[in-house]
Amino acid sequence: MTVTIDRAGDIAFVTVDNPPVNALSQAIRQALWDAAEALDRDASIRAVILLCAGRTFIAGADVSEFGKPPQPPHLPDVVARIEAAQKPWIAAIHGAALGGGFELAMGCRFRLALDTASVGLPEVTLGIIPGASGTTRTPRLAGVEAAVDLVTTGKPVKAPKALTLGLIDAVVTGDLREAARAFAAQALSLPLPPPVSARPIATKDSAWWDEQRKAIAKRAKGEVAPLHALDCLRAATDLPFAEAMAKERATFLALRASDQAAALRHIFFAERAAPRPASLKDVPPLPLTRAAVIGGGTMGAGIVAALREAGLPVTLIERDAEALSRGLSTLSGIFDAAVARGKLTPEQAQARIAGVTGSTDYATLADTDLVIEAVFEDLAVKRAVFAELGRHCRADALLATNTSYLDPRRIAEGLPNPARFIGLHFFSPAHVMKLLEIVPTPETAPETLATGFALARLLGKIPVQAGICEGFIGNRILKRYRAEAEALLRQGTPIAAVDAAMRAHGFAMGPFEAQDLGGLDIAFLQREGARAAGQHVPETLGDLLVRAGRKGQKTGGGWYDYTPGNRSPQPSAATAALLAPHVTAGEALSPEAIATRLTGAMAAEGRAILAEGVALRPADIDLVKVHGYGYPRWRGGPMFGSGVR
Ligand code: T1G
Repeated sequence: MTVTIDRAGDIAFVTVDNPPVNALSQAIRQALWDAAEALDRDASIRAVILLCAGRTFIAGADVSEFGKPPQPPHLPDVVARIEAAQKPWIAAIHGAALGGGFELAMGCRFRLALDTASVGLPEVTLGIIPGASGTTRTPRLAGVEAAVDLVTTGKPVKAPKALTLGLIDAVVTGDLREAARAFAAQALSLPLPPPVSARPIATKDSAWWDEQRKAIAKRAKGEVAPLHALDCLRAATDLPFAEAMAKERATFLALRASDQAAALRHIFFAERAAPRPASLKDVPPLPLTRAAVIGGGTMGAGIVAALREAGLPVTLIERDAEALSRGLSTLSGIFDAAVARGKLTPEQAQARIAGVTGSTDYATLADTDLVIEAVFEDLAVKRAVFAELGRHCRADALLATNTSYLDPRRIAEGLPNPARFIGLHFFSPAHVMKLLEIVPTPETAPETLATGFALARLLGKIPVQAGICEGFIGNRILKRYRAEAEALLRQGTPIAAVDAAMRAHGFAMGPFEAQDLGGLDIAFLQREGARAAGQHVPETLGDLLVRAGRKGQKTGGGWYDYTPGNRSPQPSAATAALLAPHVTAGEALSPEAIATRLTGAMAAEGRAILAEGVALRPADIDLVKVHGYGYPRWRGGPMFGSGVR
């Protein structure tokens, strides 16, 4: 970790070097303060350029310091010191200037950035707000409306847009150091602009702020930081700079110590640890240059889209020409939807499709590195696929099953070189959902496992290793969650009360409306399959509904009734009649008690999963629930929420 000063004529270069992302640790803050003092005393210097070594400009305060008392010099003071420097400082940005990094840049008199760089204030994603003038300087650079968007969403903007907004003064290409030196020379030949804190800021009327508050509250779904950020932005327009800074600091310190911030930091670090497990540090993954997917249904097409997004050429195999045509059409639909949303240009969508080869002949897989099976959830069908793959693929080709519920060991029986076999459980839609459960069998080689994690990194997924049990980690906890929700029904809690309680807890929807959306028959078929295989699977209330033809929205009714063309759930007299014999009147539970009961059941199943070694650590279970099942991120997941670390 260093902050070095070098000089070229009357320009000084202050370079921060604190791998991996130049986070603003206490030592860096102190060194920057000292550099400002030293360069103010150096009469030969007329301007100072702030640069960073490594892959990025300063990515923010050091999040690992957040659990400890803040140490001076505090960042807002360092930013103010640089702003008050006798010589103008110029921030030269590459990579990403985020959080405190961009706040430091706003303390500089000028900011310039490489065209590939981005700037942002992501603090609300950590349950806090900018704590070093993000809510007071940003509106003075970009205006109040842009500042509200940047600060309350936490979304970064690329350099060209930052220039348009006024967040930076120039976009440069090529050698950043040289471009910054030339910019400084030119800036020194002109009158300097005022320090950012002295620049004017517009005010907005109360109606505008009320409108913003309503929109942000709807989007935040229980997270409080965005609303506090809005309050501080409003204070910045109504109060003198120093008073607004005091409000921002007090709010930042209070949120920094909050449960939501602790939970979001927990997920932040868990997400970054997941793709690189220490146990695989010295295990080289196999090369992945060509992939294939077997099955072009919803899952298979989604997986093809994810592989194409990562730039891999893909062969899509289907059982016959008609199924293949349907699969390719599903895939085109995915890319067309991305174009319609502005995520892809038509040319990019064309290139995605051009990288897909459709075939019904397994012999075309002779030189494929990775094959992912995503056919019907039936053991015989899957085993027939792997028999073909065993015959046609290279012995070292990685063969993966996307099964959700079947035992991967059963699927791989008889497969030549089972060391190259693994479970890769994607979540639908596979090109959107980040979670990937990686399920090795006892015969899976370490290199195969390492390749599974390398694939997750390539696809930008959050990988979690799971042991073999019914439903692995996520679906096993889902089954327990649903069973506990049905137990509440049996004890007299209304269906709508359970769903409302879980929505209030931060879920996008409750367990019953979610089943109606996905279809009750999916889990019903799993239970029937297990029963047919001789397992004792008690009847559930969901079974009653499916046997009565109530499979959810797709049949016009499940737990709720639905009128044609209207997806909003209506209490159902038919369901009440079906369940009546199984319901005993009980005490009405509060929404908090319902949520505690259901999240407690998830945590209990998580503890059993840990005890059995199906999950390697509590944080992995939290990642599964947050990224696969809509568990509110700002609660940290069922294990964090229950105190299991
Ligand atoms: N503090 C400490 N460590 C950090 C860090 C941070 N801010 N950001 C990343 N790391 C670590 C991360 O844990 C991982 O460690 C390694 O760097 C690479 O990260 C006052 C108070 C910058 C876009 O929220 O968005 O400033 O696992 O895998 O994919 O108002 O990291 O290697 O040991 O993510 O190339 C605001 C968070 C802080 C930025 C790079 N800043 N970081 O992505 O690498 S609050 C943020 C990111 C703040 C001020 C407030 C990304 C990245 P390890 P990575 P990447």
